[in-house]
Amino acid sequence: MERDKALKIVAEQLTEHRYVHTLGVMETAISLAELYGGDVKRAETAAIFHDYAKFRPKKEMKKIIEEQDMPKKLLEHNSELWHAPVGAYLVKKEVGIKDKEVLKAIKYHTSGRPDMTLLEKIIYVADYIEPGRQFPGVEEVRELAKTNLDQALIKSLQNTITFLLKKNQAIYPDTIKTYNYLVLQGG
Ligand code: DGI
Ligand code: FE
Ligand code: FE
Ligand code: FE
Repeated sequence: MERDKALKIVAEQLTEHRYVHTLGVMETAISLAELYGGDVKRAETAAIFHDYAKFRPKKEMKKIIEEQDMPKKLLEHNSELWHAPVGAYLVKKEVGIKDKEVLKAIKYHTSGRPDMTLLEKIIYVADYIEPGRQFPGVEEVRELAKTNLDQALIKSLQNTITFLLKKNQAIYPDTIKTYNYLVLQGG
């Protein structure tokens, strides 16, 4: 899909702040795709739509998770995790995006998963380091992303897990599995 058309579609789903974040993820994902030999067009499309479902009512997301082929254990965890798989589902249904690679990058952008594709890693990392982000430790991940995408991914997962632990939040198993997979693989 043409960039301007995609941006117009997603703008209707997002707040101004989240739209600016989306533009940052798009630019960052394109740069990472160029740097690591990824598919630049797919990176652009996945980035534009990655937070498509971010502002859907919880009730609507819950119903979709219950009715579609999605892990039911998501419902036990923080609802912040829901917009990723629900987003992939809605982007296919409502926008007509059929590219499986793009849909998976949207689906796994919050938790990650073991053995992520290059495009999935690009979207995960771009979401974490886009210029609008100000998490503690984000600058270190930005530096790592210039030379080693896996190291950037490990560090952003580590930071996310540490942040959740400090807030006494549960960690979704896939987040831990992704982290373990990358570290055991030799990072
Ligand atoms: O949608 P964004 O804010 O751009 O970023 P995101 O989709 O990567 O993450 C959304 C939120 O999900 C973020 O506040 C951290 C949270 N999160 C990520 N992994 C986990 C998690 N929350 C819990 N409880 N468990 C996780 O494993
Ligand atoms: Fe998100
Ligand atoms: Fe993220
Ligand atoms: Fe995001």
